[in-house]
Amino acid sequence: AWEPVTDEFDDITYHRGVDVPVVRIAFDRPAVRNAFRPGTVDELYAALDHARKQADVGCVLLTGNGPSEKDGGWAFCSGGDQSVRGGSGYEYRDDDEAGEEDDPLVKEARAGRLHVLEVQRLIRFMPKPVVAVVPGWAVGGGHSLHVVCDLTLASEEHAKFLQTDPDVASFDGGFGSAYLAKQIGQKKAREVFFRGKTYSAEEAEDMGMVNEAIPHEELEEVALEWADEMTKKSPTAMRMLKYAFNMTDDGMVGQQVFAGEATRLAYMTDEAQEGRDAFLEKREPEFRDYPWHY
Ligand code: 2NE
Repeated sequence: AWEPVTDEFDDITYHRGVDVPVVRIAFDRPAVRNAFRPGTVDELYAALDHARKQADVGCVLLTGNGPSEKDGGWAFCSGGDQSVRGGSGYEYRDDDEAGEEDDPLVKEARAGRLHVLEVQRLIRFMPKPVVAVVPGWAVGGGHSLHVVCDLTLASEEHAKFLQTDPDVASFDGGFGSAYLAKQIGQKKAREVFFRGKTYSAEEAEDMGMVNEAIPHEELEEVALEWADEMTKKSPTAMRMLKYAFNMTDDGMVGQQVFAGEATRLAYMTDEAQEGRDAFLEKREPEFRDYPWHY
C-alpha cells in the first residue's frame, strides 16, 4: 500500500510505502510514453532529492505510470520530449507549469536544458539503492536512466529496451553509454547504440542490464519485496557498498563520496571527539591513548 507524499506535481507521482520504508516515484505522462520535458525533470529531481534526505527511507523505486489511455501502451520513460527540444536543449513551454516564470532565479533556467544528467548524478550518489521498475518502453534518455539505477526489474510482457539517441542526433556519452558498457560489455553496448534494436526484458536480463524479468502483474509487488529485503539491511553497510561499487568508475568524485562516508564514521569515534574537545578546550589532544589498529 502507498500513500501520497504530495500531489503537487504535474508530470510525476510521488508515494511512500505504508509498511515498507520505500518511496515510489513515477513518470506520469503515459500518452507520450512518459517522455520528460524540463518541468518533469525539475519535479523528478525534487522528489529524488527529498527521498535522498529522508533518514527513514531506505530505497527508491523509479517507474512509469500507465497504461496510456490512448492505446494501452506501457512505458518506463521514452527520454527527452522531442516536441519541446530547442536549439540548445529541452525548453519550457507555456503549458509546462513547473518552470516558474515569475521567479527571476528560475527564469534564467528556462533556457534550453539537459538537466536530466543532474538527475542521473543524484541517483548515482544518493546513499540508498534506486531500483528502475520498467513496465514498458525504456528508450533514449529513459534507457540511460534505467542504466544508472542500482538495479532494474522489468515486465516480462511489456518491457522493451531501445537506444534511439543517434536516430534523433543525441548522445549520452556518460553513464548511458560508458556505464552500460561496464554492465553488458563493450561490443554489446556499441550494438545497443549503433544498431538501435529493441530488446525484450528476457534478452536484457541475459545481457546483464536487467536483474530480473517478472510477470507484468507481479512487477510492482516483487519490486516492493526487493525493497523490503534491502531496507532490512544495515543502512551504513548498504551506503558504503553502493559507494564502493561506484568508486572505481567515478574517479576522484567516487573517492570523495566514499571518503565522506568514511569521515562520518570516523567522527563517531572517541578519538575524533578527543580532537574536537582538545580544540575547544584550547589544549593539546591526547591521542596516545588510542591504538594504531592493524
Ligand atoms: C518510445 C517509442 C519506441 C514508442 O513507440 P510506440 O510505437 O509504442 O508508440 P508511438 O506511437 O511512437 O508513441 C506514442 C505517443 O508518444 C509520443 C509519440 O509521438 C506518440 O504521440 P502521438 O502520435 O500519439 O501524438 N512520444 C513517444 N516518445 C516521445 C518522445 N520522446 N518525445 C515526444 N513524444 C513522444 C517511440 O515513440 C520512440 O521512439 N520515441 C522517441 C524516443 C526518443 O528518441 N527519445 C529521445 C532520445 S534523446 C534523449 O532522451 C536524451 C539524451 O539522449 C540525452 C540527454 C537528454 C535526453
